Amino acid sequence: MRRIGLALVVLLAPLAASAQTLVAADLRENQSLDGAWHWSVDPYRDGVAGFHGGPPSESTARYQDRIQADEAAKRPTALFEFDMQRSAITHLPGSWIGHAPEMRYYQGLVWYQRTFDYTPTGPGKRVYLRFGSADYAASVFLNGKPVGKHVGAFTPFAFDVTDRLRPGSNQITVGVDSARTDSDVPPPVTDWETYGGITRSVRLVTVPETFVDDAFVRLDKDGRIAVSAQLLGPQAANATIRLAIPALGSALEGRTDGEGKWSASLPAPRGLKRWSPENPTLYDVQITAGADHFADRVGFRTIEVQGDRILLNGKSIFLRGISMHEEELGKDPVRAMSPAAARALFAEIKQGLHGNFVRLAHYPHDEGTTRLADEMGLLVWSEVPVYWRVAWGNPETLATARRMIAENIRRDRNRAAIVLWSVANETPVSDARNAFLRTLIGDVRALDDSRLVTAALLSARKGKEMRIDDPLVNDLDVMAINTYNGWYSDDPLAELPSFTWASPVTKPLIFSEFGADALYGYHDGAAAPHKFSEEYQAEYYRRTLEMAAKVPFVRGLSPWILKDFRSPRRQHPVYQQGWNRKGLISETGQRKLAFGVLAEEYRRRAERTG
Ligand code: GCB
Repeated sequence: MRRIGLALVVLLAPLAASAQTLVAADLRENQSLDGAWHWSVDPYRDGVAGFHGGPPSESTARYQDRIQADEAAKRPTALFEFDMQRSAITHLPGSWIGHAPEMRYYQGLVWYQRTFDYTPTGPGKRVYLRFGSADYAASVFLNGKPVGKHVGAFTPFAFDVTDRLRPGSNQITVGVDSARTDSDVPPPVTDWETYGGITRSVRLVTVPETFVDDAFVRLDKDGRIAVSAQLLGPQAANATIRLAIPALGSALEGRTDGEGKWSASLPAPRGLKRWSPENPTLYDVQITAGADHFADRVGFRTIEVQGDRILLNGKSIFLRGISMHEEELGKDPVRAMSPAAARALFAEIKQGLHGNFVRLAHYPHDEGTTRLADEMGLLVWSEVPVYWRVAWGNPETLATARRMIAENIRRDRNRAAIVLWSVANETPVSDARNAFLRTLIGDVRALDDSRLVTAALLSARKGKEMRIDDPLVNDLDVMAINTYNGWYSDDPLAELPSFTWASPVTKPLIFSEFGADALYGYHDGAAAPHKFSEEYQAEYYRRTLEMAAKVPFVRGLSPWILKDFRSPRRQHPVYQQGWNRKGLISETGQRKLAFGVLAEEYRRRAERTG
């Protein structure tokens, strides 16, 4: 029997706690565990298997209780083949693509480990280990013991580790496996890079024994400020709980029910300044219960649909948007989106393009990014990676998607910027798919009735007649269509404006994608420029925008896409080289000609609507 130094054997170990929501955890007292971590590749998944590759045995399981450093000090004969403490070091958060050149196309299991000092904060506190995200499945161990697992790359998870921490040095080990199967969400093939690793911040978050785990504060449909909160802990039931918005002089007191829940509302004070892209006013909101003081910054606005219009604070609005992947500028992105990197990209949308809207494709982005949208005044479309061909008939796949939606909505439903929850992208119609997506739509409405529900759909075509014949339109508030005539079809660009659109229902439509690849710097002076040239992309934008302007129920646009992004399926040796080139800016931020075309269109639209 071989001895290995990782805290191993996930399968045999009972898991400590299920993940908590910990809303606004980024604003709570915390100790950052970002920075230097050891890492080791484990291509045969030895760390979770028995010696001969089979399931882990009883005797293997016993090794999980040991702590590598202690063990080695006690017994000089101890053998550790995965000697994490002498493994290479990297900086987290970030994908392993950036750890070493040989990791460029690695998909599988990687182990991470670091030690940290912990000073107990006294009795009556609980400490959570919280990950902003890990792509795709993570198994977490503290001081050699399993504390929990999480599946799904883009939402946060937290485990109560109060009883596992010890004063002084502690060791944390995480196995992250990026390999996905057909029953995962998303499935293995997408049109973006899989950034395996711990791609968002890791923190120890301290809360009182009884604390506000979840709080949703918003302006409801009747113009009242509504709050729903969930306390967790021994004193959660029948507890006194208070909401205060000091700048508005608003306060409310009540009691939680037997399950620690509280819902209440109060009239919005006259002085309330509504949040909008032009005036993104945010208020400090406090919820106090026992020893806990929960704080968040919240904007108040309404969003609704009337006929085929979208109303923000009761006024019709056109969404001048663009789509965006979570990938920072630069030749070698590792996904980790710093606030500065997000700010630079948002500034291109707001100031550069005169936009007011961003589609954060195709999965939940960092919570810092949606906070920034609140602060900078950008309306947001937020989505889950139910993308292309999902295993519609598989109940486990549905359970994964439902959990992702719930985690995303709980994390972000205090963000006024978010106006649309999207449940899917480009999913071919079938009975199983319709049933799957209807379940998700029901979940969204149950978790948040203050926003609009959408999904990016495919259209049908007869000649130049475009039809929206997806039965899901009946279930959505806002229809959305991805359309690529003139790029994935041979239609001459000059003909695009004569395409017509028909809708089976009276609802607003967003063109959630349209776009064309262009390599920055490739110019084609021909009268009919070639695909991949900046001129072709610019002309494609001119003609598609002309078409969109003729469709009266089009109430928003989020063309594809702000920045060139990595995609392993895009291998044209000259123009793409592993990048999807539909960006209006290159991967390093240079603006292509089409950028100016869209900016001019949005400038004119903004001027018209004031
Ligand atoms: C789409 C997908 C998007 C792709 C894009 C493209 O329809 O939704 O993920 O990247 O087209 O470039 O083909």
